[in-house]
Amino acid sequence: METAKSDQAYEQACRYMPGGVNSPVRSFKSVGGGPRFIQKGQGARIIDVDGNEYVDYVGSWGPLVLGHAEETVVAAVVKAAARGTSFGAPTEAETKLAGLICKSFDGIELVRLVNSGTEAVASAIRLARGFTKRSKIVKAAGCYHGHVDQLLVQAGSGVATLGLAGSAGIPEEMAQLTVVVPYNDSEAVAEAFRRFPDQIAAVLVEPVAGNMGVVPPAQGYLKALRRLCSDRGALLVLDEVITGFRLAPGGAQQVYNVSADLTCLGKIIGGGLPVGAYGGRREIMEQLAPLGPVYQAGTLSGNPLAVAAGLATLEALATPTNYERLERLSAALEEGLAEAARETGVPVTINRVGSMMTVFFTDGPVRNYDDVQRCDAGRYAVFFHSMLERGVYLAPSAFEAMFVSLAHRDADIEFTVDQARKSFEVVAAGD
Ligand code: KE4
Repeated sequence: METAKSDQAYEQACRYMPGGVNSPVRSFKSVGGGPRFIQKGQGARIIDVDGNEYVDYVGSWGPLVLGHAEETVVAAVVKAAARGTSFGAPTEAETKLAGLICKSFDGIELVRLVNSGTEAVASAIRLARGFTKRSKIVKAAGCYHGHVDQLLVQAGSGVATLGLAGSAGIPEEMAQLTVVVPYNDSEAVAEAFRRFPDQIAAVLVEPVAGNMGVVPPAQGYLKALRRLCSDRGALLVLDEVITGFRLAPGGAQQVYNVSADLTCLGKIIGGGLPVGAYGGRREIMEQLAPLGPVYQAGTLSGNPLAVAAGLATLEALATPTNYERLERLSAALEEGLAEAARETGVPVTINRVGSMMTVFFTDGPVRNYDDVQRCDAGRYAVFFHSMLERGVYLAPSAFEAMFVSLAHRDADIEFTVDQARKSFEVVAAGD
């Protein structure tokens, strides 16, 4: 596969940007080689600067549930841009998007729009501390909630991808405000409440982990966290930046029938443009300025272009048949990949929830971050490059998800499974 133009673009990018990228997980550091520079996307496909075409399962890390350059989204952004890109004043479109979010999540009576998932989580934590007047936050190892200072401890996504324990630049005093527990272990959370009585402001988890690879919640896990938080006066904060509107209109909370005190959203609600959001019941959200003492602000929060892309995405996604279609395509992909691995004798565990899944190179279950770290990231790297060479674009990290979109067709799934069978053979031959 020709990559001369990407290679040249990467060299140029490295002259001006650390690692040549604006987000670490985009670098191919953990899988080797240099990133492909993308010139365009259309539907389920992206095309790089050398003209190579790929079936895309990154989907900009989750936002593009409709696929690339979906015509109603593009038209909405163009129309909004023609009326002005930003006013720093309220617009009715923001009210429409906020209303759609509130109608979709039972636990959200009021919502604040921000510019990223990181900003949503950082703001939700501040609000939880302001509301409870407590300081500690419980997080799960392997979960990633954006580059929020005190949450970059045993985090997933790029932190795990690069093999970092956390991040430099975070004062010890701040890290001590975070209590890290294993994912899927509610007893460890109960123990945290025993160790720190009346000090825990919030328990924060991804309701379906997507940043250590996909790890579903164990039976009863989320309801146990709900009970613990209610009993101990802490807030349950569910980070649905990936799962919100992906798994269902009401996200993982609808799927698992649990209600958060605060919900963080992002990705899909911006349709590929910068939007994050956090919301909850009125008594909590009314602690936010300008009504209350918890401050949070943003020049471009609720930006007309991003809101237009988000609204067009959510409106196009809203029909129930879309979720049925995502489920059918994703189940076919999971079964095809599993069959291909079995045929080639390569032990894999595939974790899937809806249209997000991960192929782990291991022969055991993957239930938490310890299990993930026992998986063979080297084999993933071989698989990744073989799939890339064959025109299938996966996350350049063993600690991420594959995302299926409504733009994927049955033929794309069949093509992907065929390339996977050959790539599993490459993995097996490499041993
Ligand atoms: P952003 O600030 O990147 O918009 O959102 C942070 C975030 C918060 N919560 C969850 C559950 C997330 O998955 C994310 C961001 N996800 C990563 C990849 N899984 C974004 C990719 C990147 O860092 O470039």
